[in-house]
Amino acid sequence: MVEEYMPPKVWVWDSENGGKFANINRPISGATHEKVLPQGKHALQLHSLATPNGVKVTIMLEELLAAGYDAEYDAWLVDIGEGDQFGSGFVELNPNSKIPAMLDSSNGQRIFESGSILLYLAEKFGAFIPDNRTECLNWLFWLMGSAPYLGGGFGHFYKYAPEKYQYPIDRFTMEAKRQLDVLDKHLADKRYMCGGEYSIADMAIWPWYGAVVLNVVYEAAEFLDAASYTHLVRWAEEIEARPAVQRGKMVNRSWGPEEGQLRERHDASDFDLHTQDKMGD
Ligand SMILES: N[C@@H](CCC(=O)N[C@@H](CS)C(=O)NCC(=O)O)C(=O)O
Repeated sequence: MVEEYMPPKVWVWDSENGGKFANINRPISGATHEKVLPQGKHALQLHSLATPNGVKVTIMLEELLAAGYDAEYDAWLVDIGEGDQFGSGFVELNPNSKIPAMLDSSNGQRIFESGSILLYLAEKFGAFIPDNRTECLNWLFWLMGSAPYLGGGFGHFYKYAPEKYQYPIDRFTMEAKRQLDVLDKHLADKRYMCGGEYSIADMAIWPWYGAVVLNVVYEAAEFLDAASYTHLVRWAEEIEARPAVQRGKMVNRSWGPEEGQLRERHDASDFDLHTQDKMGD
């Protein structure tokens, strides 16, 4: 029996009690230190990390390049475990201190929130947004509203919380499975989220729900009976096989096999020349 918790009249921050992310989670916003962001040679300057939210954007950039658009970009690594997101330059780019954030130095526009970055790029290049734009935005916004239940809710309590508590795991598993079922039913008669055309909706949803059913995040595929969502698994595998997706997953990645880590990307040749296994010490 867990001892009952009675909330105090006014909540007081206990910095020791934040679980796995205690060192980066704070109840206040803003910069903790001065740090100017680096600036590369391309118009698009991405500051990110290869988490599901970060990978959405690097997949889009690599897809744009693969499709022949002039979307060359510099991708700088933001080490959120070290608090880089609280540097003054990063906070100027994103006052919410979360990756991904981007600067389009061709017009000085800052862009934060992964969904906003996907839409900005789709509009800038006129690509990966189908004729039925509203249906595409339905699913893009669906993802932005739903993924926090999967990641911050289910993933946090199933994988990261310091102890396994049944109540939040049951609650968020119910919601995660409901969301998987929404996607599975939708994909039963469609190749991609918006029909026959691959779009920013697929690029947004895949790094979360594709990764869960392919057992890449949370090691929860069996627990969630992911194999039973057959249409979703078929869609996830098809997207996984795209070369641009394979490249997008490597950018700003700082963990896992060294040949899969391209911590910074400034040129297409970096995938051959500058993965971590080739960087030496
Ligand atoms: N809604 C935001 C979420 C971004 C987000 O949660 N980023 C995480 C990594 S996946 C982060 O930067 N966390 C650092 C922190 O919380 O301090 C988006 O989609 O861009």
